Amino acid sequence: MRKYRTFIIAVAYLACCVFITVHTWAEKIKLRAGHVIPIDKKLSRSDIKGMFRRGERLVWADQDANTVGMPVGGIAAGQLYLRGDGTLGLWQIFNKHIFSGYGATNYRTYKPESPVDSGFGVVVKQDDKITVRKLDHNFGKVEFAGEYPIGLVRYGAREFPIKVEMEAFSPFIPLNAKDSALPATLFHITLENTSSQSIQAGILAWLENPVCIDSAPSIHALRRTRVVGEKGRAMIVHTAEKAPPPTAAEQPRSTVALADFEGPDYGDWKAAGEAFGKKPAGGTLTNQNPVSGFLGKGLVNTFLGGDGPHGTLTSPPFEISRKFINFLIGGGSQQRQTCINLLIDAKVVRTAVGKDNEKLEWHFWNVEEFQGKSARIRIVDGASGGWGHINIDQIELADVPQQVPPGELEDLPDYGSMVLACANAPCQTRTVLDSVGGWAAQLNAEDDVTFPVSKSKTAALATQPLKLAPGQKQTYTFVLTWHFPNFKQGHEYANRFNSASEVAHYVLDNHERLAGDTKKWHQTFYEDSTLPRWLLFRLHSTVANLATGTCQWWKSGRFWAWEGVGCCAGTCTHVWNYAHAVARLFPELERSAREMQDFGEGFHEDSGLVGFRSDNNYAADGQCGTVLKAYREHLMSADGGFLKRNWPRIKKTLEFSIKQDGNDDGLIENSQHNTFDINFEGPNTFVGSLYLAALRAGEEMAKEMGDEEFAKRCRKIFESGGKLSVERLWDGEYFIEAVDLAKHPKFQYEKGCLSDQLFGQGWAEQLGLGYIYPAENVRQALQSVWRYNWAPDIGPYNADYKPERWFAREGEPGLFTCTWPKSPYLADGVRYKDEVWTGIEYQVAGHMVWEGMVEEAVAICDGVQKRYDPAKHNPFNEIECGDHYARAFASWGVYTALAGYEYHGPKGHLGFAPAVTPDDFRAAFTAAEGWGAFSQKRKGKTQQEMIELRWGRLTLKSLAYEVPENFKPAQVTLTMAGKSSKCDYTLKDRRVEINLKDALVLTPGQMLVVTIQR
Ligand SMILES: [Ca+2]
Ligand SMILES: [Ca+2]
Ligand SMILES: [Ca+2]
Repeated sequence: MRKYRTFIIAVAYLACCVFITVHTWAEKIKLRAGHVIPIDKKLSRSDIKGMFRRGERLVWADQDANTVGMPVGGIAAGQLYLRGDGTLGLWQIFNKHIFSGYGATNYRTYKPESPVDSGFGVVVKQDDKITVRKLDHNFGKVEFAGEYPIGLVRYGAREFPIKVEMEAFSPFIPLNAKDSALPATLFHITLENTSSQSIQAGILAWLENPVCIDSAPSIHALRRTRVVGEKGRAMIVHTAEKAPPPTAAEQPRSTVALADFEGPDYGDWKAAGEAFGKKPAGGTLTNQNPVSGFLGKGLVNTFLGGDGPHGTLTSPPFEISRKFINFLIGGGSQQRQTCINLLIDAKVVRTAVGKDNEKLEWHFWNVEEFQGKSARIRIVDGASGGWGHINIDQIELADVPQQVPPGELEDLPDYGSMVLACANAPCQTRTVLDSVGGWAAQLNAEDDVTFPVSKSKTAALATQPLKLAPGQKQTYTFVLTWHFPNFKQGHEYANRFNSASEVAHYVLDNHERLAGDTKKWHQTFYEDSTLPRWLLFRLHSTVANLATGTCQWWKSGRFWAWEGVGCCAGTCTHVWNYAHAVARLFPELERSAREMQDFGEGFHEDSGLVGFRSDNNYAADGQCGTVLKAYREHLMSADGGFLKRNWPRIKKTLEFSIKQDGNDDGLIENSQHNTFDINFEGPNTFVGSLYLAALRAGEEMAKEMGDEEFAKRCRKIFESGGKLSVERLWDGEYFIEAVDLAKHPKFQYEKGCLSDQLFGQGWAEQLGLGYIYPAENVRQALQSVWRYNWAPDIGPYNADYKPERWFAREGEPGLFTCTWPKSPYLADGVRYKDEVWTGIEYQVAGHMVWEGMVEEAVAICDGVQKRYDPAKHNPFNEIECGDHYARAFASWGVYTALAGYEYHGPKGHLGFAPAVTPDDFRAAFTAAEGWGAFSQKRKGKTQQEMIELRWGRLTLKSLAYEVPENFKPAQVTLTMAGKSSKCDYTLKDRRVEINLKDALVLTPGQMLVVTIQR
């Protein structure tokens, strides 16, 4: 519960005063000349008013929605995008996670690709003529209005008699992780006849068979596509199976060698750039690990002069005269950077990369479809970092593939099944396709076809055209499902389903409940809330990261994550320090990460070290954060089981940090590795505040466990640390780092203003642990972060100080990681200092809300929203090192702060103190076993609190609310199910606390009303 907080809401004149204060204050401070970030942010009254307006659902039309890629698959079931025009994109559901880059190039404007042919179209039958209009950007006017988890696209065209609305989503039900982790996407397509005549209309749906999508060029197998009717449903079922062995008649022709690289030079191959030199390598090059597996004495090896150089080596044109091209390959694994490509008409039709291994191994391309064509081979080295080279030898044309066997078909990562099902029975699809003609006639509607994996085929389903009277609507339900179980650690979903067909039937059998609960959540979170709609969009958009390659839910039940898609493994403790969304929405997933990783595989029993990537390495911030997360997971539990099971290890984890402190004075002063990928070398409040908050959490948990002695020890160290931090680190405006730069010249922030300097204090607010530093220092430090580090336009500052990576561009607002407003800029200072990370922005914004800096907090969120405008950047993909970066889950900390949410599941305690519009506030909340809507109304002498449960159950034993100043309650009444009773309460610092005599258990539809009267 925030204390002494002033309610500065969207009242323009008040806001004006705030910024005038800023202005006068600024005049007193002498700023460093190069600090070009304005103290006065020049936010106008109408800017602020606009940010706080409730507003409507956001809608982007046509090109403005070009970058949209909204994840619409289940949690940890891969990554499938709904694009701005309602078509599907990306399709990373085949157990391959593609890293978009470290950060130099991934903040770019692009439309997500779509490697799999699929779609929907409206079938219209008029005067016996059948036409199809595809649901894509060519329809006419197309609007994207999706709000995670529900995608929504509307289609209309003046000359077309049908208006279409399509919802696309995977079931998403907070606290029900399993039903939210289905490898499935539901589509509700509603047709509306907008003409003045009756029209016969239906839907055509199609889907390519993508099974073995990555392996196809290098395996001998068949794809099988069936169109079946099961349980009254029409289904396209895609699978793959073994190909029969070649028959005797197919005698292989002799092999043709294209290149063996045994000559004194490259012959008629053309080398460009530096990486290839003038002749083939004779084996291992200087400073290279031993190269093996090549034939003869020569090979292509681009480690010439190390990984640095780039270049290409291109063959003369040759005719593809056999079914396969075989070659030996080793070296780097970077797509498009360390690769060998097959070019036909200058287009790359096949590509292969190494496996970050110096040993060359056989690889082949199936090129049967290109036989007789002229082609070239180009070997590419466009990489400079680690494994920035490629090794190639012995390229040959053959009728028999040479290769290290990829394994049995059934074991390949992209082997499995995929289904597109319609809730309705099948109709005469072939008739529809033939009547439409053109592209539609090429689609496949046969009952059962098999074909080589090297070929692609798209199957279709049509619904029976139905008569729609003018103004009449008709909704069709489809579900797309997939089942690709061959992931190294397995998929949780594969414990429950054996095929995509089973998933499809489960989703349709439970359609009403799965879709109903998902919509109920959407309704509760977006529609029924009083918070600004755009802000709700922003804060919930990051939750989509759960349904991307970033997150995995293993067969063992363990939740595991990259930092961003495909990079930086191990549910990194210090990145996940920022993430609140998963813990509040699906606490069982975070509990599994604590129990199976932090206090499981990554825990060192002897020392209490929590390896920060489940390894042997120490991160000071991650270690402290683990204790805080453990406490949060306890608070989000229904009972004390989690704490009881894990307490011995939680305690040891904290004791490890206390050991780093060394003398129990509450300051950690040794070398502190942390999320900036460097070490801080002196006491600081970034790690320090996390340490103090962890001590407070430790104290609370120790008390609950009856370990009074440890509770006292934590308290003592905590109190000392808070006091010493102010004495040693307070510079009058904010907290600095006490470091000897002569001894540690690199990567420190010293007198700088670090945005994360109160990270632990923000955590303490989230967990109801109170102040760890004096409230006035906290507030002033947060003000300084706003004044010195938030730029309405990052351009001028970044023009002088180029960031290592760009996550914001000139003209866009953002909060810098660290600045030096009053002391010389440290060019060698903390790493990433000139960058803008959304995770830090949300962390800071959430904390600001708790401290009453609501406008500043909302302005920071508005900055993120402006950067991730879908005309420029996918609003569902906040990047850092890789796509869908986990730190962005911090947005949920802003959400809980806005509601002033406090919760202790095992104690049955729930409280609220809305930070905006406290006179009329409503928002969704989650608890350990249920969720619903909270609302508060103030009128005259009455303040009314309503808790309406909408899903699950909610056990309540105590409640807490905030009342206005000078509001002295005379009576508190509790009403449930028509029965009212007076109850006892306490009032302290505007906080009303109510203890219930008997625990209440709310079930869906039940409402608890608390009336506080003065
Ligand atoms: Ca050779
Ligand atoms: Ca290179
Ligand atoms: Ca110490």
